[in-house]
Amino acid sequence: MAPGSDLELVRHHLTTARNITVLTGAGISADSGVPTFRGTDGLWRNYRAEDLATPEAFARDPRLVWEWYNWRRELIATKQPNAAHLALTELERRARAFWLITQNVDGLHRDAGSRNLSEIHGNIWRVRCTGCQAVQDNRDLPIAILPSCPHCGSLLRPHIVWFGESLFAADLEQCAQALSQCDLLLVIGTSGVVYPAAGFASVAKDAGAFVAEINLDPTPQSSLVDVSLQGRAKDLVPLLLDPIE
Ligand code: BV8
Ligand code: ZN
Repeated sequence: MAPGSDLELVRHHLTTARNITVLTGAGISADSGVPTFRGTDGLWRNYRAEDLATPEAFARDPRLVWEWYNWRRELIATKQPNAAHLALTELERRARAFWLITQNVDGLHRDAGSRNLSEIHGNIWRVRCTGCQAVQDNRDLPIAILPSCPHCGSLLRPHIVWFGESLFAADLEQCAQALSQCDLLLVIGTSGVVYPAAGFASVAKDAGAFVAEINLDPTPQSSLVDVSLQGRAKDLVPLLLDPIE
């Protein structure tokens, strides 16, 4: 089908859907200048997330891991939500029922005003104590390398889900509900390789939802979804909301 009709088809589902769920990945923040994980600019200052975003790496060399996160915090602090983030906030306002699941830890959906939101891999602006487990916001730039807990003095870690760590139970609950109840799932800017998020499109599909993907390139989910729109999120997501002239 010509791209135009694919876009019309997704817009049609957007207007008729009773319950909309959206899943986003690093691609939606790429248009804000936040490097992705696996794209051409994907390597974070020649470190791979899989090597540093793990509990083993933090146990082995907490200083290196904190330096990497501090570098990302300082980079992300200079970035703003883009038109795709803002369009999803508008969609949340318009929809009868709406939930946004993001894999991104950059906090840009929250900055854009999204409220019905699960940050399933955590948030780079929050830290968690390795001792008393207290979680708190921390926007220090730079953050003290090897920051310690104000309550118990133990080492603080990023409040982020690392590879090999389970997602927070409350988030998994929320995702299961949002995926089983939606009649439309939009999958935006994710390479679909990191689980469990990579399995979410098929969960929604099995529950009877219409699933549309927005990505620069085809992904492992492309064969599974109903429509695959190829292009930049900042261009395509706002188009989904425009009233038809
Ligand atoms: C779990 C926080 C149960 C870090 C992240 C072996 C041992 C242990 C575990 C596993 C294993 N094998 C598999 C696993 C499970 C593992 C996993 O899936 N690994 C992968 C690598 C195979 N998953 C886990 O460990 C998860 N936990 O399963 O718990 C368990 C427990 C113990 C043992 C086993 C299982 C936890 C996963 C969470 C990891 N944390 N982030 C940090 O960020 O600091 S994941 C990290 O990757 C980011 O959150 C990121 O969002 C996420 C996914 O990447 P994407 O968002 O998709 O980004 P990517 O760069 O890949 O793609 C960007 C896409 O956008 C591309 O498609 C591109 O084309 C597109 N794009 C680019 N520009 C644009 C665009 N699209 C539109 N517009 C544009 N402008
Ligand atoms: Zn503590």
